[in-house]
Amino acid sequence: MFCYQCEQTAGGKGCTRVGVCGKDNETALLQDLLVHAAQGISMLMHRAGKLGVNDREIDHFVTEALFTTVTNVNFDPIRLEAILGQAGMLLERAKTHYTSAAQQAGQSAESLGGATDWRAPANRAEMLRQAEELSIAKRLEALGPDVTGLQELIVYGLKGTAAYADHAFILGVEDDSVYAFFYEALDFLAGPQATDVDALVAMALKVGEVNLTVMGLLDKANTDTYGHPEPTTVRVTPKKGKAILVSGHDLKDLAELLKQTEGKGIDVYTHGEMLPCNAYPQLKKYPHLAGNYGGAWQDQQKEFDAFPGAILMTTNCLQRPRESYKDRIFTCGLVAWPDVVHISDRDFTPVIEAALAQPGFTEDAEEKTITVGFGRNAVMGVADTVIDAVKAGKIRHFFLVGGCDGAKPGRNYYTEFAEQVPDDCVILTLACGKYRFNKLPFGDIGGILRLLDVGQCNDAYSAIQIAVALAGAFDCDVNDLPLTMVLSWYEQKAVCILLTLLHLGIQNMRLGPSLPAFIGPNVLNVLVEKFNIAPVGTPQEDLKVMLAG
Ligand code: FSO
Ligand code: SF4
Repeated sequence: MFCYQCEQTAGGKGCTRVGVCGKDNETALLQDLLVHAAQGISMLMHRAGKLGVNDREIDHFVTEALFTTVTNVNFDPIRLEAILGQAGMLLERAKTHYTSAAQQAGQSAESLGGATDWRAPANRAEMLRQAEELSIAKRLEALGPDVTGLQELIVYGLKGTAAYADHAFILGVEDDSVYAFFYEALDFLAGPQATDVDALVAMALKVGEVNLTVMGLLDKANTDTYGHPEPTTVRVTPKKGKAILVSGHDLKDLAELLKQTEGKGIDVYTHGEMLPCNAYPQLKKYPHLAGNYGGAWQDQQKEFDAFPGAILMTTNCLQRPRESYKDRIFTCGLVAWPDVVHISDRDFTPVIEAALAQPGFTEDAEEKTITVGFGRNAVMGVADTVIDAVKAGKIRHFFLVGGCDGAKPGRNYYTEFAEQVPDDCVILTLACGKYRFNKLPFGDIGGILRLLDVGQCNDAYSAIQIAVALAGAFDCDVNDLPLTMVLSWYEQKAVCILLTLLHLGIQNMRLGPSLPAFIGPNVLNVLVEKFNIAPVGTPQEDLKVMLAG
């Protein structure tokens, strides 16, 4: 295996024997093969689509295939084998789509070769042998770090975008153009331009553009279904009683679980990126949505161990479950771990039964709360007050301190940074990186909280809308606002968001805790020259520069 798609990659270079995330060699290889199969399907569907062919099952399959290979989603080789079997079947169907559509149009179908020639092998040994041939390490040798890294940047961006597209589709919101783009981009990577740095950079920015569309679709899906998040005080300490903890990002899974646990005497707590769910009207209406428990994903082994109830993992970021809670953690959606019970149809009876069999919290902890729910609607609602405060010099600067959390000690930067932000500045935050500082007291500026939690990572869409509205109010470009973005990254959803920000031409971003291993040296130079992107330094020095600008 060779995998360098996330921030915790071994030695900052690449995982080669086993993933730091817990992904084993076979699982990594099967995931590589699945991306290859998705590419074959895409090459055919890109052409078939131009000839008017539509196939929703294939659209959803490719989207989910990409999401399945995101870090900390699917660790189960048996499930991956089954998905690869389905990929083989759908690749044949895509081939038929293309050849018959070409025939009908009086054209002869191109003989494409490459990934379109792939056939799903009948056994795992053969799958692994095929996957070895596709190793990124081999491509690095042949094409060098810049071209290979750019190709992978596109693939990782697509994986992140696919995750958001999948969430939106689950709530019934989708767009043909998004699936068509997945096919176009994966086809592009098989074509002659995929070794041209300029063409690769342009395609990467296009991934960012399409990701903005997809985050908009997801914003619509979430807010149409569950209402606009509203500022909400959330309890972050447990209450006496039986309990279920829900982690990941999927709002529908939580909504269904809340329905199924109504009147059962079970409190439901959010974990990690589910925290913002407490602010959606159609979710917070359930009195047994009791609050949030714990922090970001990388603390889960300790926190799940201590949680006296059942745990449901709806999406990434899953870590290797400890034996102490392996029989009371459940996965659903695309998440999977060998020997952990997977719920496939949103019938959460096994989760409820496991919660009832556990002791639950035996007493109320001292009540502590935080405030969340500052999505675009809530912030725009007080835009006049915010704008007046800026004009009156009461708010000097905004910082968007957001992104993923992770295990590296260097991530203390974000805590220290937030702590050192001067009192006349406001921090907007989103995604799981917020747990580095979201329980600290920040106070307010004339009634405007100094820490505004915009939501999950995909709510970067909301943050972008807020920035654009502020720029409109001040009649300037987003880059001219008193706003600096200080980002933390971990996995591929952060990659697609970063590409969106680059597509929008946002400059002067700080990125940490370390730069992606897949960004080659010359590509990094392009990013620095064109976007003035820089790695995080020390909070003191960075703040000095940001506030001077
Ligand atoms: Fe975090 Fe994990 Fe939400 Fe990611 S929980 S790291 S960017 O999955 O998606 O922020
Ligand atoms: Fe390594 Fe990250 Fe890949 Fe896991 S996802 S194998 S930690 S680079």
